[in-house]
Amino acid sequence: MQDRAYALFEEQQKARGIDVEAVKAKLKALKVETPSWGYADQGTRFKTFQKVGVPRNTFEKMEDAAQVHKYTGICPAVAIHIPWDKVDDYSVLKRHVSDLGITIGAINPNLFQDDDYMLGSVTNSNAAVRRKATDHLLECVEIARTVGSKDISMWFADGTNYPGQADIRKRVHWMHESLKEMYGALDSDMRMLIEYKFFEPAFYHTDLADWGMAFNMANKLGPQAQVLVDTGHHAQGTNIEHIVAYLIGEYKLGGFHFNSRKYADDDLIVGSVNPYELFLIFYQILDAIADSDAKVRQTAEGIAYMIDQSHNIEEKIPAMLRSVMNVQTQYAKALLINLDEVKDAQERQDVLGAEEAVRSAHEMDVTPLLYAVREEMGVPVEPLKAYRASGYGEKIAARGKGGASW
Ligand code: RM4
Ligand code: MN
Ligand code: MN
Repeated sequence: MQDRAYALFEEQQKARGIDVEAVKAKLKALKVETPSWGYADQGTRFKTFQKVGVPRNTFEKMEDAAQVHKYTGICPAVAIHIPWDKVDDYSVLKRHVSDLGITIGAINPNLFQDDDYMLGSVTNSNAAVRRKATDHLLECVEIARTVGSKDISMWFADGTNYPGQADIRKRVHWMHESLKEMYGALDSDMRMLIEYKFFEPAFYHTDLADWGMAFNMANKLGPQAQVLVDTGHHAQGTNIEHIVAYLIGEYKLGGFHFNSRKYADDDLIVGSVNPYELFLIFYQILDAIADSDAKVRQTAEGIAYMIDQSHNIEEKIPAMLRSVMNVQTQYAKALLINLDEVKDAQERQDVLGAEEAVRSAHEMDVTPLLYAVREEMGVPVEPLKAYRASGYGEKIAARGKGGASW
């Protein structure tokens, strides 16, 4: 049955001018980083529900993350947050993850939970607090070096709640000073990925509120600084794929934090609310990978795909598997866009023809393709089902309740 479905799929794609073998190779090369905090207990401002079996420390978070890689084959790296994932000896952590067959991905400095940061971290008017925040950034560069990580992913909660509360221009200047110092500490193959968010926890103004501010900061710092797009950090109706195309065109898109939003930074499972948006993001990236400008191609190929989600009510490992599969599915669909057909329609100024060439790929059933790819990769064709049947969920129940939060 599966073979027949695949044969039909192959025939159908051939007729559409798609090279299925090339599509399969690209699907096998896709890497999606999962976040250590996505395996921990998390909540909203109102409640954190404690779940049975949640990892009690960073080492156990890594064990759970290794399961996601085991069943999907595309999640070999795990992002960590410091100090949520602070350990005494990072080389011990490195050894632990390598024994599990995975690696440490992006390092995320946490500059929002210390009491000192209430009125800002690198933007605080108190120089001693700014110093402390900058030292934390430098410490994260050092951790990256120890664990062999190349990306430092930065999100700042910095902002104000009231008009007049602080000097907005001075704060940007202080942030730049601090990031400049950190930039100077990077190895030549390291990147600084700068995230933005339009509100929360500050509600009046956020120091890096949108892609333009993050872009400007990255430009001022240099080529090793790029922008990170968190899909949850935009106002309603924002055209994220436009931002993606623009930033790639400027060689400044470094990575993604995938999640879904409905109203705000909801951190729901990626692809659960608006899978078409994710598909259109991948369309822009794949279009850039086919660009004649080598720097555009390199930028698009260098994008780090990471998940940044908060699993409050759902089971953690299955939620992560679902998320990774949703990303894989939309990527697979985007790979079925016949880019030449789109370009031809653009040249003819055929508006509906161009839109049809993009949309028709999304309407394809990629299940036979994904089954074939997973089979060739030696992972279960249905990762979630296989995970559930493995008994790992029951095994970790022995950890009990009250695991790590974040
Ligand atoms: C922020 C942002 C950061 C994440 C924190 C926990 O909203 O998305 O990337 O590290 O949440
Ligand atoms: Mn994020
Ligand atoms: Mn967020």
